[in-house]
Amino acid sequence: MNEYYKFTNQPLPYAYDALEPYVDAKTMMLHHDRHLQAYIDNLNKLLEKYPHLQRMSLEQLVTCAGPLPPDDLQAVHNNAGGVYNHRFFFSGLSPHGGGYPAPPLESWIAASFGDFTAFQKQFTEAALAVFGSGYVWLVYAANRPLQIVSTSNQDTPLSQGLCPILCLDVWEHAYYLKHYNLRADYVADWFQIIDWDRANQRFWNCS
Ligand code: MN3
Repeated sequence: MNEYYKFTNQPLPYAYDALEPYVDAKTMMLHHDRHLQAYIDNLNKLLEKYPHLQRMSLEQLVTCAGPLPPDDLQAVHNNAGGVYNHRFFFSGLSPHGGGYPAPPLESWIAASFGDFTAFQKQFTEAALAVFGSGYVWLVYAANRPLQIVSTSNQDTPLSQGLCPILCLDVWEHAYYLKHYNLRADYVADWFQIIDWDRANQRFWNCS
């Protein structure tokens, strides 16, 4: 993944229609080629005038503390977050996904939430409770059970010192064309395409 300025939009690791019928091709195309592209273009444009930020990685930009004028600092967080969150979301999906996690994530989920069904229920409730635009995450923090957290707009769990494992985009653009206002149906469909192998890799990298 290109992690430094000048950022480019990497192709999806699967065809636009590969996640049908759970995510439709038109939504995937607009989401990746328009929404994510806009965050990349805006971030590059913003960084043009700040050479010192051009040497920072995407993860560093997401948590960057400045010094910058407050409006530009917020714009860096919004756009770097938009790139980071979308890349994390898209790369966490697979046409061969769904089902259940393998160990060690399986046992960590069971230990943290009771069992997989309880985890799924709690994650879905968190997704339905996001007011406005945002994301729901499964995250790891050292020496703690796994947690489900929500972030608003393009905030990331990185700024809270949390290490993300799973990410669900619940902005309306992620599902409205297919699911209309039925976010619960979208969340149920998302569970069918979670790449649990990738989630396990991410968990290894966190711990
Ligand atoms: Mn989105």
